[in-house]
Amino acid sequence: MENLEAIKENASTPLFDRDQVKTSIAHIGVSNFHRSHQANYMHDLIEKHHELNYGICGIDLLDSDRKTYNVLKDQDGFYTLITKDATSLHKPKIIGSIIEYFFGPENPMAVIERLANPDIKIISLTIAEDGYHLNEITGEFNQKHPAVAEDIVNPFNPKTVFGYLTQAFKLRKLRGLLGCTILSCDNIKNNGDTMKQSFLNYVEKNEPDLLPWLKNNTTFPNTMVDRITPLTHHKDLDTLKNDFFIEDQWPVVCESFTEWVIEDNFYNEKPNWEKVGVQFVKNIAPYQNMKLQLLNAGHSVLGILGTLHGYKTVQEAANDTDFMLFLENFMDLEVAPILVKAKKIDIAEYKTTLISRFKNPNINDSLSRICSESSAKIPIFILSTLNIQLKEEENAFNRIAFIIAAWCKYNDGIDDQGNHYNIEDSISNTLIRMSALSQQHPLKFLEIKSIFKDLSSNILFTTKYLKYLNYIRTHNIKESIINFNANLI
Ligand code: CS2
Repeated sequence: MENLEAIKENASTPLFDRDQVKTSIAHIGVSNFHRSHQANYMHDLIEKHHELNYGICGIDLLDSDRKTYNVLKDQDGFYTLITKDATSLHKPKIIGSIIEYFFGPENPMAVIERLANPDIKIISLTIAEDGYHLNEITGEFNQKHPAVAEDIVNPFNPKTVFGYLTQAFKLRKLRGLLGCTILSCDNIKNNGDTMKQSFLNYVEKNEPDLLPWLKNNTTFPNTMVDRITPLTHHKDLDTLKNDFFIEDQWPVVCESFTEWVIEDNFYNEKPNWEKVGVQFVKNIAPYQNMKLQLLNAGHSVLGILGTLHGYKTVQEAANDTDFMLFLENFMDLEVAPILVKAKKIDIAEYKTTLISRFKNPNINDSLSRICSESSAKIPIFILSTLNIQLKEEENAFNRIAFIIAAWCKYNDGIDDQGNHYNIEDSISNTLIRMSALSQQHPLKFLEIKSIFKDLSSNILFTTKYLKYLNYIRTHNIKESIINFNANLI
């Protein structure tokens, strides 16, 4: 990425001088999603509206992020964003909003110092569902998680975001500095409140003297973030090189749809994000629930059912009319009726757009990405709907029971074409074992308490679940879906 001049013809390159941009956002978790979403909003804000105060300092904390670290270091933080619609590939865009980059495993003290620097007004996060170390059903922070336990013993060489933030805020307090806004951008219900609860819980146990200061000097707005961002394929590197003469070691691919809604609860001044399409709202719940329970849940449904059939991408499953009928009925009959309505939201329109997004033939979003860490996702995306159904005695959860039964079978790791696939999940051993045991004792899978709590003793649910599990185990998934759709099961 050394020579932006040379690629000007084939890509849109930043129209601003990066030396003029100050860094006031530290972002932890420089994932593909961060790079297609927040970093792109910041790029537009700097470029189109000359807000030069809001450059990003990217920070990664995990050893597994070494690749991103090396690429961004080599490319001075620049990377290519490739936007793919159903019918067109946009001109590649070189994003220039990541001004600095720090890598925790290499120099944890440098990260702590950067986070403690008063220039940093916002610390934003994409640390994925499992990075919050929560039991999603009880909602409690898991102090016993091995990474958390390690940070408690070894506070100056932290591994988790909680360990890093604690040290950084201790320095801010000690130096008489101001606090800042902590902005979670993950697909977690009440992501800001959840982050707050986890972090304060961690601090209360491990640095109780910091707690009162922290409560007065931080805010945690809730957010809804949305842009489908698949994993980058080697093919994307080749296309860039062959068709656009751009050599980028790790570009980011995404759809053109993008949405960001943020609760207006900032500790200090905030960027004028509304200029680039961000919505600030008082109550995030209707936006967040709609997105998590329709889009993310829809992804998981296609992911689990599609993988069982042998499909590899979201678009393959979404273009199968039997799978899509099942999904649409799930959305219309089981999710939409229990979503809280809000004036500015049109659920039907959201759903229609969503279906065309899922069908985008160019995006190549792999089902393995969708299904990874399902043990953290399913409680947020799908069991949340079931819990409301059960609480409100609506009992429209036939499809949810079917999906959970299919997820049990999914953990056998073999599709209907006889091909094996990996279960990529931090609790894959438990999932695989309980799924195997459920061959003999069908309720076994539901006994994973960290996911299902006491669902295995809910007769209303288990009656349906057992019926579908038995059917799915003795028929292939396509036939099961067809017969389900036809009311034959
Ligand atoms: C996906 C999300 O991880 C998943 O299961 O549903 O990454 C999804 O693509 C994004 O939330 C879209 O905004």
